[in-house]
Amino acid sequence: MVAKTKKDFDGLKAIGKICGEIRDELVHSAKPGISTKELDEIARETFEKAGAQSAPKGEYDFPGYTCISINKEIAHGIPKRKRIIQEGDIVNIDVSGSKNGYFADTGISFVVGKGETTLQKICDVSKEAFDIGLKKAKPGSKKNALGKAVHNVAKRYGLTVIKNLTGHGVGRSIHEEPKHIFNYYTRWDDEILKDGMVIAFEPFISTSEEEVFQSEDGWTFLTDESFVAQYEHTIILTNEGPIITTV
Ligand code: M2C
Ligand code: CO
Ligand code: CO
Repeated sequence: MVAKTKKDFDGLKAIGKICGEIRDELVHSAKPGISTKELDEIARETFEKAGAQSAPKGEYDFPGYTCISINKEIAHGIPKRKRIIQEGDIVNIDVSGSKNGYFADTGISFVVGKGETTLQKICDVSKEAFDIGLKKAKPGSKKNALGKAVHNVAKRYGLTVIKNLTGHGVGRSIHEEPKHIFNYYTRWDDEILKDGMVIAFEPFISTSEEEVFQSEDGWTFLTDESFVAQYEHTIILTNEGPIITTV
C-alpha cells in the first residue's frame, strides 16, 4: 500500500509494534527444551490480548500463529509439540499480523546458546544486509537497488542469497504490490519507489545454496546442505527517511 493519511501511519505503527513485541517475546523464550508449539501459544495469547490477528492463519489458514523454522527449515516452519529447541540450533521466528485492516511482517534468525561460528555469521550478515539495503529504501530510488546492496554484502563475506524467497509490499494485506523485493540485482526490475510505500524487506543469506524447496507438508521451505538466516522488518518509505514499524 501507499500510506497517505495519519490513520494509515497510526494503523501501520500499531500493528508493527504488536508484531515486533511478539517477535522479541518469542526470541527471549526460545531456550533449549521449549517446543515450537509452546512458543506459538505465547504468540496466540499476545495477539489475542492486543486485539490483533495472525496473518498466516487469517490470510492463508496456516497451521500456526507464527512461522518457526529450525536448522534446515528456512521459512514457513509449522509450530509443533515435538519440535524441541536445542542448544546450537539456528532458529527463525517470523511474526506477521493485522489489526483494524493494517498489516505488519517481521522476522529474525538467531542461534540458541553456543552455536557454530558460521551460523552466527549468517545471522549477523542478514542484519548487515538489511541495514545496508535500508539506505537504498527511499522514494525516487529503483527497487532493484535494495537487492543489489543485499547481494553485495553477501558476496563480501563469501556467502550467497536465496533467490526464490523475496521481500514484498505489505500494509492492507500480508503480501501485496510490489510483489517481489529481490535479494539480488535484476536489471529489468527498475520500478521507482514512492513516498508512503510500505514494504517488508527480508534478506535471506545462505552459506552456499541459492534456492529453497518446499517440503511435503506443503508449507515448510527447506535447503539441502546450507544454512540460511533471514532478517525482516516492515518499513514505510518517506521523503523524511524510512519508518520501521516493527522495531
Ligand atoms: O512474508 C514472509 O516473510 C512470511 C509469510 C508468512 S505467511 C505463511 N511472513 C515470507 C517468508 C518466506 C517466504 C515467503 N514469505
Ligand atoms: Co515474514
Ligand atoms: Co515477509
